[in-house]
Amino acid sequence: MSGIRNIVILTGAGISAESGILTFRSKGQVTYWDYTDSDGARQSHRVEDVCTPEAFARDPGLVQAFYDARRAALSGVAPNAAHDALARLDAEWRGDLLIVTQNVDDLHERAGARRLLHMHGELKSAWCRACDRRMPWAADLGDGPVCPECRRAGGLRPDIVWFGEMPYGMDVIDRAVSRADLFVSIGTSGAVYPAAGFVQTAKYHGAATLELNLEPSAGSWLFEETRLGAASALVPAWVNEVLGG
Ligand code: BV8
Repeated sequence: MSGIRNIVILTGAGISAESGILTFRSKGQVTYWDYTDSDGARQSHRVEDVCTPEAFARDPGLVQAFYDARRAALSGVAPNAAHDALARLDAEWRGDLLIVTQNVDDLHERAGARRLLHMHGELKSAWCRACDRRMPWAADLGDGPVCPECRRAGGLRPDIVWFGEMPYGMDVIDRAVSRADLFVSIGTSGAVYPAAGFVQTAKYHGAATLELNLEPSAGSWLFEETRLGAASALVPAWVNEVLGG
Protein backbone atom coordinates (compact mmCIF):
# COMPACT_ATOMS: atom_id res chain seq x y z
CA MET A 1 0.00 0.00 0.00
CA SER A 2 1.99 2.93 -1.34
CA GLY A 3 2.46 5.96 0.93
CA ILE A 4 1.21 4.16 4.03
CA ARG A 5 3.70 4.20 6.88
CA ASN A 6 1.81 4.77 10.13
CA ILE A 7 -1.22 2.56 10.83
CA VAL A 8 -3.72 2.72 13.72
CA ILE A 9 -6.15 -0.15 14.16
CA LEU A 10 -9.18 0.10 16.49
CA THR A 11 -10.72 -3.23 17.50
CA GLY A 12 -13.99 -3.92 19.29
CA ALA A 13 -15.93 -6.87 20.63
CA GLY A 14 -16.64 -8.15 17.10
CA ILE A 15 -13.03 -9.30 16.59
CA SER A 16 -13.43 -11.67 19.56
CA ALA A 17 -16.95 -12.85 18.64
CA GLU A 18 -15.71 -15.87 16.65
CA SER A 19 -13.58 -16.87 19.61
CA GLY A 20 -16.83 -17.29 21.55
CA ILE A 21 -16.83 -14.01 23.53
CA LEU A 22 -20.20 -12.23 23.67
CA THR A 23 -20.41 -8.83 22.02
CA PHE A 24 -22.16 -5.94 23.75
CA ARG A 25 -24.54 -5.20 20.89
CA SER A 26 -25.32 -6.76 17.57
CA LYS A 27 -28.05 -5.81 15.15
CA GLY A 28 -28.86 -2.94 17.52
CA GLN A 29 -29.72 -5.34 20.38
CA VAL A 30 -28.01 -4.75 23.72
CA THR A 31 -26.70 -7.94 25.32
CA TYR A 32 -28.19 -9.09 28.61
CA TRP A 33 -26.27 -10.94 31.31
CA ASP A 34 -28.12 -13.53 33.44
CA TYR A 35 -27.03 -13.75 37.08
CA THR A 36 -28.14 -15.91 40.03
CA ASP A 37 -27.62 -14.02 43.29
CA SER A 38 -26.56 -15.50 46.65
CA ASP A 39 -30.24 -16.21 47.51
CA GLY A 40 -30.61 -18.18 44.28
CA ALA A 41 -32.75 -15.49 42.65
CA ARG A 42 -32.20 -15.17 38.88
CA GLN A 43 -31.65 -11.69 37.47
CA SER A 44 -31.04 -10.36 33.96
CA HIS A 45 -29.04 -7.16 33.45
CA ARG A 46 -28.26 -5.05 30.39
CA VAL A 47 -24.49 -5.28 30.15
CA GLU A 48 -24.25 -1.51 29.90
CA ASP A 49 -26.01 -1.15 33.26
CA VAL A 50 -23.39 -3.30 34.99
CA CYS A 51 -20.34 -1.49 33.54
CA THR A 52 -20.64 1.66 35.67
CA PRO A 53 -19.11 2.96 38.94
CA GLU A 54 -22.68 3.52 40.17
CA ALA A 55 -23.54 -0.17 39.67
CA PHE A 56 -20.34 -1.12 41.53
CA ALA A 57 -21.17 1.22 44.43
CA ARG A 58 -24.78 -0.04 44.54
CA ASP A 59 -24.05 -3.76 44.26
CA PRO A 60 -20.34 -4.62 44.24
CA GLY A 61 -21.12 -8.34 44.48
CA LEU A 62 -23.10 -8.24 41.23
CA VAL A 63 -20.41 -6.33 39.33
CA GLN A 64 -17.56 -8.45 40.73
CA ALA A 65 -19.49 -11.61 39.76
CA PHE A 66 -19.94 -10.23 36.21
CA TYR A 67 -16.20 -9.72 35.81
CA ASP A 68 -15.20 -12.89 37.70
CA ALA A 69 -17.33 -14.91 35.24
CA ARG A 70 -15.79 -13.19 32.18
CA ARG A 71 -12.23 -13.48 33.58
CA ALA A 72 -12.73 -17.21 34.28
CA ALA A 73 -14.16 -17.74 30.77
CA LEU A 74 -10.90 -16.53 29.19
CA SER A 75 -9.28 -19.93 29.82
CA GLY A 76 -11.93 -21.52 27.58
CA VAL A 77 -11.42 -19.30 24.52
CA ALA A 78 -8.56 -18.77 22.06
CA PRO A 79 -7.49 -16.14 19.54
CA ASN A 80 -9.05 -16.52 16.10
CA ALA A 81 -7.62 -15.91 12.61
CA ALA A 82 -8.28 -12.17 12.90
CA HIS A 83 -6.17 -11.84 16.07
CA ASP A 84 -3.46 -13.98 14.45
CA ALA A 85 -3.42 -11.81 11.33
CA LEU A 86 -3.02 -8.58 13.34
CA ALA A 87 -0.18 -10.18 15.32
CA ARG A 88 1.51 -11.08 12.00
CA LEU A 89 1.07 -7.49 10.81
CA ASP A 90 2.54 -6.25 14.11
CA ALA A 91 5.58 -8.50 13.64
CA GLU A 92 6.19 -7.66 9.96
CA TRP A 93 5.10 -4.03 9.56
CA ARG A 94 8.19 -1.79 9.50
CA GLY A 95 6.31 1.47 9.92
CA ASP A 96 4.54 2.64 13.07
CA LEU A 97 1.61 0.52 14.18
CA LEU A 98 -0.73 0.78 17.15
CA ILE A 99 -3.58 -1.63 17.88
CA VAL A 100 -6.05 0.18 20.16
CA THR A 101 -8.52 -2.30 21.56
CA GLN A 102 -11.79 -1.58 23.35
CA ASN A 103 -11.79 -5.21 24.42
CA VAL A 104 -10.83 -6.32 27.90
CA ASP A 105 -10.01 -9.91 26.89
CA ASP A 106 -6.39 -11.04 26.37
CA LEU A 107 -6.76 -12.53 22.89
CA HIS A 108 -4.62 -9.96 21.03
CA GLU A 109 -1.64 -10.53 23.30
CA ARG A 110 -2.15 -14.31 23.29
CA ALA A 111 -1.99 -14.14 19.47
CA GLY A 112 1.35 -12.31 19.80
CA ALA A 113 0.42 -8.64 19.32
CA ARG A 114 2.91 -6.32 21.02
CA ARG A 115 2.12 -2.77 19.89
CA LEU A 116 -1.21 -2.92 21.73
CA LEU A 117 -3.16 -0.56 24.01
CA HIS A 118 -6.20 -1.61 26.06
CA MET A 119 -8.13 1.67 26.25
CA HIS A 120 -10.93 0.11 28.36
CA GLY A 121 -8.69 -1.87 30.71
CA GLU A 122 -8.18 -5.63 31.05
CA LEU A 123 -9.98 -8.52 32.72
CA LYS A 124 -6.61 -9.90 33.83
CA SER A 125 -5.68 -6.81 35.80
CA ALA A 126 -6.87 -5.60 39.23
CA TRP A 127 -6.84 -2.10 40.72
CA CYS A 128 -6.50 -1.57 44.45
CA ARG A 129 -8.57 1.39 45.64
CA ALA A 130 -6.63 1.42 48.91
CA CYS A 131 -3.13 1.85 47.46
CA ASP A 132 -4.07 2.84 43.87
CA ARG A 133 -1.74 0.22 42.37
CA ARG A 134 -2.69 -1.99 39.37
CA MET A 135 -1.45 -5.54 39.08
CA PRO A 136 -1.87 -8.67 36.93
CA TRP A 137 -4.80 -10.73 38.25
CA ALA A 138 -6.21 -14.07 37.02
CA ALA A 139 -8.38 -15.18 39.97
CA ASP A 140 -11.75 -14.00 41.33
CA LEU A 141 -12.13 -10.61 43.02
CA GLY A 142 -15.64 -11.18 44.42
CA ASP A 143 -14.32 -12.86 47.58
CA GLY A 144 -12.48 -9.68 48.62
CA PRO A 145 -8.87 -10.88 48.39
CA VAL A 146 -5.98 -9.15 50.12
CA CYS A 147 -4.01 -6.73 47.96
CA PRO A 148 -0.52 -8.21 47.59
CA GLU A 149 0.89 -4.68 47.45
CA CYS A 150 -0.63 -3.02 50.54
CA ARG A 151 -1.92 -6.13 52.35
CA ARG A 152 -5.37 -4.61 52.81
CA ALA A 153 -8.46 -6.77 52.01
CA GLY A 154 -11.56 -5.90 50.01
CA GLY A 155 -10.11 -2.92 48.12
CA LEU A 156 -9.49 -4.63 44.78
CA ARG A 157 -11.79 -3.80 41.82
CA PRO A 158 -11.64 -4.89 38.18
CA ASP A 159 -9.13 -2.76 36.25
CA ILE A 160 -11.82 -1.90 33.72
CA VAL A 161 -12.85 1.53 32.37
CA TRP A 162 -16.58 1.82 33.09
CA PHE A 163 -19.03 4.22 31.49
CA GLY A 164 -18.31 7.69 32.84
CA GLU A 165 -14.63 6.87 33.52
CA MET A 166 -11.72 8.18 31.45
CA PRO A 167 -10.32 5.60 29.01
CA TYR A 168 -6.61 4.72 29.31
CA GLY A 169 -3.87 6.03 27.04
CA MET A 170 -5.84 8.84 25.42
CA ASP A 171 -2.72 10.97 24.93
CA VAL A 172 -0.90 8.11 23.20
CA ILE A 173 -3.98 7.34 21.10
CA ASP A 174 -4.54 10.98 20.09
CA ARG A 175 -0.89 11.30 18.99
CA ALA A 176 -0.98 8.05 16.98
CA VAL A 177 -4.35 8.77 15.31
CA SER A 178 -3.25 12.32 14.38
CA ARG A 179 -0.09 10.91 12.66
CA ALA A 180 -1.78 7.91 11.01
CA ASP A 181 -1.69 7.42 7.24
CA LEU A 182 -4.29 4.66 7.62
CA PHE A 183 -6.98 4.16 10.28
CA VAL A 184 -8.73 0.76 10.33
CA SER A 185 -11.76 -0.08 12.51
CA ILE A 186 -12.50 -3.77 13.09
CA GLY A 187 -15.53 -5.32 14.84
CA THR A 188 -16.97 -2.29 16.56
CA SER A 189 -20.50 -0.87 16.50
CA GLY A 190 -19.27 2.72 16.76
CA ALA A 191 -21.65 3.20 19.70
CA VAL A 192 -19.13 4.08 22.41
CA TYR A 193 -17.09 7.25 22.70
CA PRO A 194 -14.38 8.45 22.59
CA ALA A 195 -13.40 5.38 20.49
CA ALA A 196 -16.19 6.02 17.98
CA GLY A 197 -14.76 9.48 17.31
CA PHE A 198 -11.21 8.37 16.39
CA VAL A 199 -12.11 8.00 12.70
CA GLN A 200 -13.03 11.70 12.53
CA THR A 201 -9.70 12.72 14.03
CA ALA A 202 -7.88 10.45 11.58
CA LYS A 203 -9.77 11.88 8.60
CA TYR A 204 -9.18 15.45 9.79
CA HIS A 205 -5.44 14.75 9.69
CA GLY A 206 -5.61 13.22 6.22
CA ALA A 207 -5.59 9.48 6.95
CA ALA A 208 -7.20 6.89 4.71
CA THR A 209 -9.98 5.07 6.58
CA LEU A 210 -11.24 1.48 6.33
CA GLU A 211 -13.94 -0.37 8.30
CA LEU A 212 -14.08 -4.17 8.54
CA ASN A 213 -17.32 -5.26 10.25
CA LEU A 214 -20.13 -7.81 10.15
CA GLU A 215 -22.68 -5.04 9.59
CA PRO A 216 -22.45 -1.28 8.94
CA SER A 217 -21.52 0.48 12.21
CA ALA A 218 -23.06 3.74 13.44
CA GLY A 219 -20.08 5.51 11.90
CA SER A 220 -19.84 3.63 8.58
CA TRP A 221 -20.66 6.80 6.65
CA LEU A 222 -17.41 8.32 7.93
CA PHE A 223 -15.18 5.64 6.37
CA GLU A 224 -13.83 5.85 2.81
CA GLU A 225 -14.30 2.10 2.53
CA THR A 226 -16.37 -0.47 4.47
CA ARG A 227 -15.99 -4.20 3.95
CA LEU A 228 -18.79 -6.32 5.44
CA GLY A 229 -18.17 -9.83 6.68
CA ALA A 230 -16.67 -11.90 9.48
CA ALA A 231 -13.41 -10.63 10.95
CA SER A 232 -11.80 -14.07 10.65
CA ALA A 233 -12.13 -13.76 6.86
CA LEU A 234 -11.76 -10.02 6.27
CA VAL A 235 -8.75 -9.34 8.51
CA PRO A 236 -6.34 -11.99 7.17
CA ALA A 237 -7.22 -10.94 3.60
CA TRP A 238 -6.60 -7.28 4.43
CA VAL A 239 -3.29 -8.03 6.18
CA ASN A 240 -2.18 -10.00 3.11
CA GLU A 241 -2.96 -6.93 1.00
CA VAL A 242 -1.05 -4.58 3.30
CA LEU A 243 2.00 -6.86 3.49
CA GLY A 244 1.92 -7.43 -0.27
CA GLY A 245 0.78 -11.03 -0.10
C1 BV8 B 1 -15.91 8.79 28.82
C2 BV8 B 1 -15.32 -1.90 29.38
C3 BV8 B 1 -15.40 10.90 29.59
C4 BV8 B 1 -16.39 -2.57 30.12
C5 BV8 B 1 -16.51 -0.36 27.98
C6 BV8 B 1 -23.52 10.54 24.53
C7 BV8 B 1 -22.75 10.81 23.43
C8 BV8 B 1 -21.41 10.52 23.41
C9 BV8 B 1 -20.79 9.92 24.50
C10 BV8 B 1 -21.57 9.65 25.58
C11 BV8 B 1 -22.91 9.96 25.63
N1 BV8 B 1 -23.38 9.58 26.83
C12 BV8 B 1 -22.36 9.02 27.56
C13 BV8 B 1 -21.27 9.07 26.80
C14 BV8 B 1 -19.97 8.62 27.13
C15 BV8 B 1 -19.91 7.09 27.10
C16 BV8 B 1 -20.54 6.50 25.87
O1 BV8 B 1 -19.95 6.53 24.81
N2 BV8 B 1 -21.76 5.96 26.02
C17 BV8 B 1 -22.43 5.36 24.88
C18 BV8 B 1 -23.21 4.11 25.32
C19 BV8 B 1 -23.35 6.43 24.28
N3 BV8 B 1 -18.52 6.79 27.11
C20 BV8 B 1 -17.87 6.71 28.27
O2 BV8 B 1 -18.41 6.80 29.35
C21 BV8 B 1 -16.37 6.54 28.17
N4 BV8 B 1 -15.75 7.49 29.03
O3 BV8 B 1 -16.56 9.27 27.93
O4 BV8 B 1 -15.27 9.50 29.73
C22 BV8 B 1 -14.76 11.51 30.73
C23 BV8 B 1 -14.29 12.79 30.56
C24 BV8 B 1 -13.68 13.38 31.61
C25 BV8 B 1 -13.57 12.70 32.81
C26 BV8 B 1 -14.05 11.42 32.97
C27 BV8 B 1 -14.66 10.81 31.92
C28 BV8 B 1 -15.94 5.17 28.64
C29 BV8 B 1 -16.52 4.11 27.75
C30 BV8 B 1 -15.91 2.78 28.11
C31 BV8 B 1 -16.97 1.88 28.72
N5 BV8 B 1 -16.40 0.55 28.87
N6 BV8 B 1 -15.89 -1.53 28.12
C32 BV8 B 1 -16.42 -4.01 29.77
O5 BV8 B 1 -15.92 -4.44 28.72
O6 BV8 B 1 -16.98 -4.73 30.61
S1 BV8 B 1 -17.36 -0.07 26.56
C33 BV8 B 1 -17.94 -1.53 25.90
O7 BV8 B 1 -18.47 -1.17 24.63
C34 BV8 B 1 -16.93 -2.59 25.55
O8 BV8 B 1 -15.60 -2.17 25.81
C35 BV8 B 1 -17.10 -2.72 24.07
O9 BV8 B 1 -15.99 -3.19 23.47
C36 BV8 B 1 -17.37 -1.32 23.80
C37 BV8 B 1 -17.73 -0.84 22.46
O10 BV8 B 1 -18.52 -1.76 21.91
P1 BV8 B 1 -17.94 -2.56 20.67
O11 BV8 B 1 -16.56 -3.01 20.94
O12 BV8 B 1 -18.18 -1.74 19.49
O13 BV8 B 1 -18.84 -3.83 20.75
P2 BV8 B 1 -20.34 -3.95 20.30
O14 BV8 B 1 -20.85 -5.20 20.91
O15 BV8 B 1 -21.04 -2.67 20.56
O16 BV8 B 1 -20.28 -4.13 18.71
C38 BV8 B 1 -19.69 -5.29 18.16
C39 BV8 B 1 -19.63 -5.06 16.66
O17 BV8 B 1 -18.95 -6.17 16.08
C40 BV8 B 1 -21.01 -4.99 16.00
O18 BV8 B 1 -21.02 -3.93 15.09
C41 BV8 B 1 -21.13 -6.33 15.27
O19 BV8 B 1 -21.83 -6.20 14.06
C42 BV8 B 1 -19.69 -6.65 14.98
N7 BV8 B 1 -19.42 -8.08 14.88
C43 BV8 B 1 -20.03 -9.09 15.56
N8 BV8 B 1 -19.47 -10.27 15.18
C44 BV8 B 1 -18.50 -9.98 14.26
C45 BV8 B 1 -18.47 -8.59 14.07
N9 BV8 B 1 -17.62 -8.01 13.20
C46 BV8 B 1 -16.78 -8.80 12.51
N10 BV8 B 1 -16.75 -10.14 12.65
C47 BV8 B 1 -17.60 -10.76 13.50
N11 BV8 B 1 -17.56 -12.11 13.61
